[in-house]
Amino acid sequence: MNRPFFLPENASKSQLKDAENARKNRLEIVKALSWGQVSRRELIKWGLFTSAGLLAPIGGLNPFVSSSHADSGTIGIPTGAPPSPGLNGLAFTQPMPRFDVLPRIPVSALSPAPQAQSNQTMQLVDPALGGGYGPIEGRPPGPIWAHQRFNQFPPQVAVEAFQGCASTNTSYKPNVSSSLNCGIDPSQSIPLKFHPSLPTQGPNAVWTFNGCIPPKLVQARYGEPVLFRHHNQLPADVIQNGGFGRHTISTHEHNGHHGAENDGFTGAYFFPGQFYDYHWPIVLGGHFSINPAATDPYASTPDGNGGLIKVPGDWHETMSTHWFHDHMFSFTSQNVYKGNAAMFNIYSGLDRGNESINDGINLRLPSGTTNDWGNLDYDVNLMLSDKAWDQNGQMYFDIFNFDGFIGDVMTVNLAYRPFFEVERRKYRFRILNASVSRFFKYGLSDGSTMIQIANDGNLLPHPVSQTVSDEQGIAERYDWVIDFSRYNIGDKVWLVNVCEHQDGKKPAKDRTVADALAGKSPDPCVGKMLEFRIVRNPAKADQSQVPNTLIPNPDLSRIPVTRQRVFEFGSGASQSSTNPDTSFVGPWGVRTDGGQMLNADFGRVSAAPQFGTREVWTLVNGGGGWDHPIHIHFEEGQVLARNGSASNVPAWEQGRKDVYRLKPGGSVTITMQFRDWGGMYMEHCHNTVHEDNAMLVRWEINGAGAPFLNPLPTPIPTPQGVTFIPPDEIAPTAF
Ligand SMILES: [Cu+2]
Repeated sequence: MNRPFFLPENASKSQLKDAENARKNRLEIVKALSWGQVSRRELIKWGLFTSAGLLAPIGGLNPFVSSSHADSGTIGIPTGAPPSPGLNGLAFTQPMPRFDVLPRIPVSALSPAPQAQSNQTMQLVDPALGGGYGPIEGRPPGPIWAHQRFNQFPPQVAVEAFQGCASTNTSYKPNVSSSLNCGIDPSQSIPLKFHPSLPTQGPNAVWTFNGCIPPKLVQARYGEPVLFRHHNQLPADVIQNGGFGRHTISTHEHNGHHGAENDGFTGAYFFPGQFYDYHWPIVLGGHFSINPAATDPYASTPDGNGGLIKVPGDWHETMSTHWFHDHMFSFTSQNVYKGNAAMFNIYSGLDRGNESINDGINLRLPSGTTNDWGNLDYDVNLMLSDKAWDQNGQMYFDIFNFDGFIGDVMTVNLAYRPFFEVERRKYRFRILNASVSRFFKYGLSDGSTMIQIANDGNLLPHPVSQTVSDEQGIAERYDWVIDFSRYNIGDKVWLVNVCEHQDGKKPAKDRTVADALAGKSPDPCVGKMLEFRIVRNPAKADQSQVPNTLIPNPDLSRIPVTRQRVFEFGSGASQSSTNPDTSFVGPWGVRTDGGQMLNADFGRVSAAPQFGTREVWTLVNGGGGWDHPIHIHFEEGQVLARNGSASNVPAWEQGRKDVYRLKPGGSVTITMQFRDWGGMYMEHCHNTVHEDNAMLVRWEINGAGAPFLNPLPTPIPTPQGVTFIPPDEIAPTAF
């Protein structure tokens, strides 16, 4: 496809009018789909979708548009859409806000108190949700969905947030001084705008944590179990969604090493008016089998007073940069795009967020010195995401192209192309790709090196210096150290995206930094993303380091490989299930161990590794025309080979990972252990449009002990309570 996915600014008036009319027509179908008035199956049956999942190229007739609109142009794919308006002259005129840190509160402040099993106290249910009575907590009831080992890991800290409609932030807590936040005064209220000169987003255009921006950050440390209480305050009426987004949510702590009841299972979603208690014990992998007496000082956590508390588990499994986001079945892309995405920094003895403590364990990465742990002064979370908006400047999403959704507006921390003031010293940037379908690849405008220290949640065995990053797929996190001491005060340098898209299938082309800066790409998100302004010398000398050894990989060589499995990710999938509650149809699917290429059904068990074993999984891209960033929940994997060869694995993928870009026509072979926790987990494409349509499989850990049945019953949530059904299907090679 060579046509641009967004029409250029100089498109003819009639082109723009046709495109806008087509967008309006399509919006009617988007609404009907998002409200559940019509199913995708019906749209295919009516010929509105082709078998490939694209909107059929038919003009005029649209069952959702009244006859008065029948002359409003043709529906053509690919039409492109008009460019998002109002951006001229706004690049690098607003400061980039640091993340808004969610307060850590005493567990005793939660009312009602958290409990091991779901709290099934009844309350009135909104008539828009069917009325009657339903439980206050949306977590499925009973022992299987009880927090595993809740008494062994009682929560020590609580974080409470709600999912809500766009509103103004009046309690911004960046947890850094204003001078390290571009001078932003946190006492000033922050309206929900992508730039001060752009329109305020309507309540149902954006749905975020606590209904506001900047995006939220949670900070926690190993050995300190967190209870994250998530309230759903979205509109009870499913129609009140601004045209996209679903008011049911399930919150995935990506890539938490937690029990499945806390993993945000795609079928364990909860409704407006309910909360869900997520118990994040924050333990090292191997907690129950390696270093059980907690004697190894490398397996440790800050004690709050300059010292360490040793914890059980394998210190080689220490994790750092996570994020959490919605995982609602078949609505993840819309909900994450709409604002359901936050970051989560985990601190440890090794990576404690204090650069001055010199105890032989602390890696002393750029962070700060004020607090014992978790200093954010020079440790900066960055969330990259592309957005689009309609002619009124309200956020816009088009679910019709099942190849993926690509926006034309580049945002960093939900701010349109901002600037960020830095001191002449080293900084750590934890960069999350929070897009729906867009990959990034970036470097500094002057060609200077950046040092990659982490990939996904994990510090690398060794840092890697690069002038341009690898492609960073959706949901991947890359942590970098950039040393600004080489610049002079008054200098500017830009973070430049060079990864060009023409559609949501895969990157079309990687430009050079020079070409991206010269504006040679038609993709409006290629070029400068973020401007660094070097503004002063640090008041205190930079004490941070980037050691040559960070975190070596866990040694799995003595653990036998119990099973090998092959998952092929491709298009042209079919649906074997007829269960409308658990299954979905779309072009995308997964073929397990040579079986059929199947659409997602969260009632189908596709793999069931034995608790305590190690397996080797090969993830295969079934086609050359697209890429898939595949995410496997719960366990960190080590990449053994790309396209069958270990020599194809670049240095920055030689640590642990949780998202694996397959590359067009490629394959990735990984190894993982299954331990510590049980229950049902998932594996899926993190191009969330692919995931939703319907490239996702459920796997579960077999034999994790009571109360785990194998296979597990499937939860079926309703506002009046969650029921369970037996699995729809067990793949022949699952057990
Ligand atoms: Cu994909």
